[in-house]
Amino acid sequence: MNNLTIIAVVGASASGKSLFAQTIYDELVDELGADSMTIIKEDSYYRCQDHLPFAERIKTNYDHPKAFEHELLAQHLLELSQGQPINVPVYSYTEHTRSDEVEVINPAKVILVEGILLLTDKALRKRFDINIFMDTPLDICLIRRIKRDLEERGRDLDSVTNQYQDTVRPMYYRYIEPSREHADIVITKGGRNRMALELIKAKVRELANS
Ligand code: UZR
Ligand code: MG
Repeated sequence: MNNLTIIAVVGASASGKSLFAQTIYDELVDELGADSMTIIKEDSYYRCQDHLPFAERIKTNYDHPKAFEHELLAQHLLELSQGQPINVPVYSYTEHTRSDEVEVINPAKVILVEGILLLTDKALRKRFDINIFMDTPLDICLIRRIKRDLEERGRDLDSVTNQYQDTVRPMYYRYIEPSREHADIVITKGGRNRMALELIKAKVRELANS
């Protein structure tokens, strides 16, 4: 499959990237078919830290580009564009390393890739056809992040607020916000922005049917 389109969805942690990509998928899947679209998360490419004891793993700066195995993601996107299935690693936020499982992802006409630092990597940028930046105010992101990390990622309030001040916020200003210059489209108001969803859905529909 060489006529596949890769769309990157980027923005601060808890800016609505996953919600935006998932909503597009959910609202189009019956019409276009499950084999026409797929979602890949940059989070799945956090580096394997099996070699480190747990006490060391929690010291990693997860908001720095080096925390990700971007070279593997770039390789996987290339393989998908060559029509090959890929084995996506499965990351555990509680163990802070990869699990033993992998998820097989098949090539599809439209690939949505979502994550915080995708646009900081030159090799990755070459693989993307459309770059979308979720420009959600950081205070809104922080509220969402506290809720999510407590409910879904097994954290307590202290660990979330400490991480926020130590890495999430400074790395946003150092790496994520500057990468906005590579965006083709900037989306305000978060992952529920209906006008933005309808416009991107129309584009995905056109690409999937081409
Ligand atoms: P999203 N993260 C962790 O907290 N622990 C891990 O083991 C791996 C990642 C967090 C990471 C980043 N940062 O802000 C966030 N910290 O996951 C990115 N601190 O994921 O885009 O889904 O919010
Ligand atoms: Mg997410």
